[in-house]
Amino acid sequence: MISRTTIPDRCAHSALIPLLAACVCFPMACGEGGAPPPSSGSESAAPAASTDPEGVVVDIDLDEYNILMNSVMPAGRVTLALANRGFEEHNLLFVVLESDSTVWETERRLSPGERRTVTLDLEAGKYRAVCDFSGHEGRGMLVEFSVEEKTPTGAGPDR
Ligand SMILES: [Cu+2]
Repeated sequence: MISRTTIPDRCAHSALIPLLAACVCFPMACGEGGAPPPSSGSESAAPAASTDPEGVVVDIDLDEYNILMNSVMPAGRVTLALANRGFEEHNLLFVVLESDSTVWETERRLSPGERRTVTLDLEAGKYRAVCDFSGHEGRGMLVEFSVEEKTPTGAGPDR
């Protein structure tokens, strides 16, 4: 008897499906360098429409449960562009780390989706930004940042 040599079936590779499903979508909108003038929206009294050439705009986003902001901001006059991107109300306090004293806080909570612009003066030092509404601080709405003196302008290589 002649035994037939059996040719094994071509082993089909089980489908190699690359996992392309991970669409990495960064929530940060890159490319928007300058903030649009916050003239629209429901603002309370904003009488500071005078000369403010050195106003630095600092974006601070609030959601559940994070405070998204730069870890360094310049000393002096800054304009905080607050935005509640969450679905709960949030507030914000700046606390000096060393003295544990609150130097600024929102006058009222921000509603979901609300934007608000606040101008204030900050001295150099270490601070903590906190949302202390409804236990949010314990859930993560707590971030430390530092305020640093601005380097003098005139970054040109030559005079
Ligand atoms: Cu909060």
